[in-house]
Amino acid sequence: MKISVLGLGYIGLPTSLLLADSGHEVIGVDVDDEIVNKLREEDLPFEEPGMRDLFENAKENFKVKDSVENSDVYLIAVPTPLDKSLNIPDLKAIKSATEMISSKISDGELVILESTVPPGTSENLILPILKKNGDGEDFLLAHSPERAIPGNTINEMINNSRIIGGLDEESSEMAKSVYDSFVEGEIHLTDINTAEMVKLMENTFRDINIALANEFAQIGEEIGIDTWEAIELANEHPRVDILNPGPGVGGHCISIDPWFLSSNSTKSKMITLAREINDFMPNFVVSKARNMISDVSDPCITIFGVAYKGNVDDTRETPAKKIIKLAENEGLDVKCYDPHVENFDYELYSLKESVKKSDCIVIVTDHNDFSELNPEILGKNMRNKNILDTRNMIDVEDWEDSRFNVTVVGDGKRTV
Ligand code: SAJ
Repeated sequence: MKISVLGLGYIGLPTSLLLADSGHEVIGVDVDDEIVNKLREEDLPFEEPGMRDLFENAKENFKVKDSVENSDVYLIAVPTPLDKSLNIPDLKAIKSATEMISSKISDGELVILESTVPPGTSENLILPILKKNGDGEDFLLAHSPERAIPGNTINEMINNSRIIGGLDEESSEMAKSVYDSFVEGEIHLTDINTAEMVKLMENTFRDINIALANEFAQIGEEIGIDTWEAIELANEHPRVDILNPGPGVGGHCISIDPWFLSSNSTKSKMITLAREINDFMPNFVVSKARNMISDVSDPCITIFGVAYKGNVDDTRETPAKKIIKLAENEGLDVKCYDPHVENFDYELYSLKESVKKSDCIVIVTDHNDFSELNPEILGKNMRNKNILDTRNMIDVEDWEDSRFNVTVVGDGKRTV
């Protein structure tokens, strides 16, 4: 089949490559010239395990173009950001991608929407645009939300189960035949509105679970217990699975998708409360860091990790940004270090430079590298030896042996 993929980001690019690798003729389209130019030079715009090998295998069937071509299938994988001033989704990119497709599409051709959208978007926004401009009436339309986790995208795209919600049976079946070419997990068919809802429910469930863990962490500190140990013990129960507390929830999905559900509903309470709890965690982290260095004049802290989560180079919605801004507003000097990230809104330093004359390290991201740091060597360059671990990932005894004052978010036995 000839397949046009609109949007070559974290989902569109690996999906294009998997489709091309399985023999389809894939045309990748993106409005971002930097992405297009990089790919034309066979340079990948972001890191993801296995993507380089996949690219090498797929490149013969994968062409990057400036505009959509007549195809059997049009797959939309453009971003659906949140308008933060209103907390409602911004569907501009979906609209313009659909408009591009509508000038090409004919009867019997299929549009697949992979981007996450509020329930009803496929039927109420996409379908009318296709019908208005398209050459015919009998298009096929399906929503198949991406569910792969950044950091393990390719593996999950192949092995996870997949939800496909078609406008009608023919749409579902044709979309299934597309994914059958590389998906090894089970493929579940449903209607289009249910598919949209399923995706949002999954990410909202995770956000609420993390909010609960973050609330437990704060209560644990109040009553003086180690919440990490308590969560581990609670999770021994066969029907309990509490996630980990941390510095807040980042990334383009979990910190955003719950708003897609709550923004057009009058019934959402828990969803917005969980968002509030998770969004407050950076404030909690900064107040703890502040307490650790309350007697220092001209304090300087070092942020370890600006990616939104461990072992990725993605900084979208990272809690690090809010932590840095809040800390700077409180008069702290802030330096950042991240071994995975190349470009960030704030200057990134080398490991050595980042801790020079610093008064406190704040581990924000759970990169594996941070559990292997050498406290003895790092401490030599610091002005004061403090470390605040928001991810419970360092060996506390090891750091204390090197005369660090250690605090772990959620550990009420080591609180400040
Ligand atoms: N986090 C915690 N505690 C935890 C787990 C995560 O604080 O126990 C934080 C992370 O550090 C990060 C944020 O939550 O800042 C989100 O990370 P994540 O690993 O939970 O999820 P994402 O955003 O990388 O990917 C999610 C996944 N959704 C679910 O697991 C239900 C993925 O499968 C989706 O495809 C992806 O959202 C998406 O694109 O929607």
